[in-house]
Amino acid sequence: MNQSVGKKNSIHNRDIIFINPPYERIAPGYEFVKHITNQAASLGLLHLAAEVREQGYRPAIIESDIFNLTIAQVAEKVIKKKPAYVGITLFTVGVWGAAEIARKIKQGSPDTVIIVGGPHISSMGQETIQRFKEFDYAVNGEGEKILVELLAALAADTNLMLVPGIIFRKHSFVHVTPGKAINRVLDDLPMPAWDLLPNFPQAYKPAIYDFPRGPVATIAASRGCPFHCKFCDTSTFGDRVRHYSPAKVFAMMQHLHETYGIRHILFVDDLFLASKIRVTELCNKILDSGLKITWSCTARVDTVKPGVLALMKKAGCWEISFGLETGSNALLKKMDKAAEVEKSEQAVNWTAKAGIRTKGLFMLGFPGEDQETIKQTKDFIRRIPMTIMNLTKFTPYPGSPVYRDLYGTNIREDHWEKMNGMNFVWAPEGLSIEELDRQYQEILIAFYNRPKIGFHYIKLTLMYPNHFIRFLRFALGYLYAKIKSLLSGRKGLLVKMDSKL
Ligand code: B12
Ligand code: SF4
Repeated sequence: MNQSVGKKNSIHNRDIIFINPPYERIAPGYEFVKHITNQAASLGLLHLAAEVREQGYRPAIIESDIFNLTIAQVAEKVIKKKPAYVGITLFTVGVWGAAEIARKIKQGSPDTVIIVGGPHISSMGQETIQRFKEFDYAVNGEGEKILVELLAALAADTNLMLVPGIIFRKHSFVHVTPGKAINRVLDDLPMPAWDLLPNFPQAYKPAIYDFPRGPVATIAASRGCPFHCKFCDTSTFGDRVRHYSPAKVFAMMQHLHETYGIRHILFVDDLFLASKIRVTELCNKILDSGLKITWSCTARVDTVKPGVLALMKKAGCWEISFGLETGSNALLKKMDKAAEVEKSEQAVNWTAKAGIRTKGLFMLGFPGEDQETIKQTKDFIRRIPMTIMNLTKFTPYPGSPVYRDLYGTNIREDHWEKMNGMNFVWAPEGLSIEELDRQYQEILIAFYNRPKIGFHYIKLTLMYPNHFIRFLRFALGYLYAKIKSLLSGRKGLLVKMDSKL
């Protein structure tokens, strides 16, 4: 990369286009699932756009998947504008698509500097820059401060080795500059630039039945997690938890409600309940103000207690997502989850008693999974008062401790393009991918195919009819796929499995 390109461009041109690239979100054959999945905007890009705008740049955001934009269409939009910079957010699953976009942009707008960041870069930055020559610079970890420093260094043509936390190629060598520049005080960050999102908030829907009434927006009230669950990639924000003050979180909620009519907030931070003092203060603020808003959050089972749950319910909490993972204590131990099935059960019971819905996040196929652990999971999910279940296919994401354990075994071809939680890219000893796929369906059927769950969803649909159209589209799509699969002689699976994996 010639650093003078960045300089030449940036003298007059302060346009920067941020891209959330398209990626394989849903396994082939299951496209109908899109009607009910989460279509949230990238909060990371909203934060970055707000930050660079404060420095005098002109940011824009392209949300590819939400607007069904293909790689060619995204590139075309960028080439038309010829911005000085493009910033692409990378999840592992999106890397190949992003590289193709970058390649096309380089052909149509050679002076545009392409910068990448996001969870995949935080864990695999060096390898990615080595592998994909289309990316000029990568930002490692939390992006706001580093991106601003990088843009300033490019404009002034100063020594890039002095910018912390970046990765770039020079004379065919990949350079990694030391350090990361984290925002110690989150309150200092500008509010995410929701105003830059096309058709916000209508176009950005979370998963069906994951909220009572829209429109919905997301907030991350904290960053970082001190736990080290083996399947989880925490490389972006690290293990030091930093919080926004309750006053700032409340200000964001109020802004979203008053400016965009937001009626439900999804808190996406890993440990929303890490500080009960802050959550209590936030709940009291909501109650004192009379703000009419509902919200959901994610929590570890060891952070909830009946007292705080009752207050949260009063302040509008509608659903808590717990990473329950499995019904097997032995497997929880192998995951380094620092949790126990009995404690999980107690937390879910307390949550139900407080009148808050529980969403259980589970995974199938972690190393050590066998027929016995699968049976324990099936028993567990039918026993607890959970109303929505999210089952992902275990995926060793780069950045997670288990990726390092497994790399060098049978995931030598690491299938980045398949790492969306919807494909098994690895199977534990004694279980085949076909068997895991069969069990995946069986577990979901074991949970959802019960009268009490059916009634719950009928009630929910009657209370909040906005979900009905989405459900109908999904159901018709499923029916069509099922008939097609039965006609071609398959039982159980809707599509033929890819035998290459
Ligand atoms: C909310 C969320 C979602 C939402 C919204 C996704 C989105 N596009 O943002 C939904 C439900 C759609 C989703 C889906 C998936 N998710 Co998700 N998701 C999260 C979660 C919980 C919070 C993300 C967030 O908003 N963080 C707050 C913002 C501020 O941070 P950020 O987006 O990371 O951005 C910062 C930095 O990364 C960096 N940065 C990001 N992009 C860029 C770009 C440039 C140019 C620069 C300079 C910097 C930069 O700067 C930003 C500001 O500091 C994270 C866990 C976590 N703690 O982050 C997982 C997480 C990101 N998801 C993950 C995964 C695996 C997925 C899925 C692939 C499958 C799944 N299991 O659901 C899909 C595919 C997602 C996709 N490609 O869009 C993994 C990623 C691992 C990896 N290496 O890929 C994470 C880290 C969970 C984990 N701990 O393992 N997800
Ligand atoms: S799964 Fe949750 S608790 Fe475990 S490391 Fe990831 S964010 Fe932290």
